[in-house]
Amino acid sequence: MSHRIALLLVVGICLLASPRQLAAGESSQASDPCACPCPDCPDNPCCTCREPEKAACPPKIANRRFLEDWKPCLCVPCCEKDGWAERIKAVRLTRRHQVWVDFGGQVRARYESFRNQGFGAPADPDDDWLLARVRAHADVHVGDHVRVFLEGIWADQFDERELGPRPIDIDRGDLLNAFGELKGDLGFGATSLWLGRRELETGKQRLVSPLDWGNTRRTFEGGGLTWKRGVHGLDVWYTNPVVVDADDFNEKNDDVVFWGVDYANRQLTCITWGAYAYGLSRDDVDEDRLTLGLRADGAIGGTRLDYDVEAAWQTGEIGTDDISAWMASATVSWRPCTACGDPKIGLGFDYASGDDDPADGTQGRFDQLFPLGHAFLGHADVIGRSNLLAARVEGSYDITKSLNLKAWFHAFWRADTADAAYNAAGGVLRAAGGSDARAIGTELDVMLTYKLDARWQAFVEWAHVFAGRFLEDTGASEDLDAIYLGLQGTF
Ligand SMILES: [Ca+2]
Ligand SMILES: [Ca+2]
Ligand SMILES: [Ca+2]
Repeated sequence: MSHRIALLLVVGICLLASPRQLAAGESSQASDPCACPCPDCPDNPCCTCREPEKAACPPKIANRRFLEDWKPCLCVPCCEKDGWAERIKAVRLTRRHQVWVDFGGQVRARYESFRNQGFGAPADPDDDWLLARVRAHADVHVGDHVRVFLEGIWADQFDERELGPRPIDIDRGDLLNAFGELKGDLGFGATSLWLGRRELETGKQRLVSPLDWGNTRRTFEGGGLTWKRGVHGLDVWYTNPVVVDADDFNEKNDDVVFWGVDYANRQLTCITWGAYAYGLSRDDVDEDRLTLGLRADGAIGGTRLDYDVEAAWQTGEIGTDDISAWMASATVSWRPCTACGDPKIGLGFDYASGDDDPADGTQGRFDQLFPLGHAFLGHADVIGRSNLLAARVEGSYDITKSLNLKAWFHAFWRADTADAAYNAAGGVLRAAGGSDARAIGTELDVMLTYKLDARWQAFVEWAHVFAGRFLEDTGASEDLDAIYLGLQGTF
């Protein structure tokens, strides 16, 4: 039950601690802490540097909320903050800003309706359900060097899924992030050490992602180090993945170790590139897998073209087999006119090796690790990054300032006909044998997103998968449809 108590604490603090209450001990603000001009400005050491700091407030909302830097907002008088959602940020707990806290959260609901989930297999009925979740966090800073970040989640499913909830659907109260951090600049760059439960994310989330599409998200437990100096950034971690338990406290899986060293070079113009080594060990299948990769993205100078490329090679051992597998991915997109609806047309390509012979002592199938598969391989979430050759055309257009239309057309083939087709969760979609066909299918996704304001957005999407020859040869092969309706508010 200790997790429930911890979660209640997080949520309770978020709900109860208004800026007014937290500042109540400060007599000059007791009457109205938000009176304009800010009454404590003469004593406020930040006043002299207010303008530049104001420019950095508020920061952009991040996928991993602990990356947001709200410190510049300490210097913005609360009377200038836009409503309660900004007043729960950078809340001073002591007069001289030694101790301060941010609160934040997210509410999200998504209706999902599937037809022919298993391509029409009798055991896989048409079905629909509603996913809902609430996240709440508190980010406590003590001086510039100590920090504690706590984030809780409640995620549930209604009008249940007839085949039972997926592992990413339900988590009725748990901690997504709960870590302590020591940070400082020892003369060679901003360095931080963290210990606890923390979400991981690298690059474009092809291999390491908090999986925001999943209702429960994904997190890890362990420790790590981050370092930043100029354009250089380094992220190092040694963790165990946390396994979602719908009704009990999530525990880390001690049989799986995931470590990483990820370097990113963020130039201001044209190019961001990175290099990484990730290690994955699984006791249950006697596996030690090392993934070495390179990635780059940016704009092609003098053109209206953007690019994004990544390639990775895997080596190691699984059981008695040696591992030798690889992936490559590339996207080029063209933005002809930013002033006229910012249309964008892109071409994408993905390759992930398969195993050409189960008995040759070498495992050639690429393991997609902990990805955000939803972003690259179709929004019906049928396909994963193993034994795959995929191509796509994508387009985006801002119909109005608030309304965006996106569409994707994907084609999926097996990279190797001796290996299975794999699903978004990394499991077998359809086993090998019975067909030499490569074509798994094609998919059309069309999505409309509407921004209600800076915090709220809604979307509606239809995804249709046309079953290909490999599915026709090996079993059920009706076309699959998915419809999503989503609403999300982030604070
Ligand atoms: Ca249902
Ligand atoms: Ca749980
Ligand atoms: Ca093999």
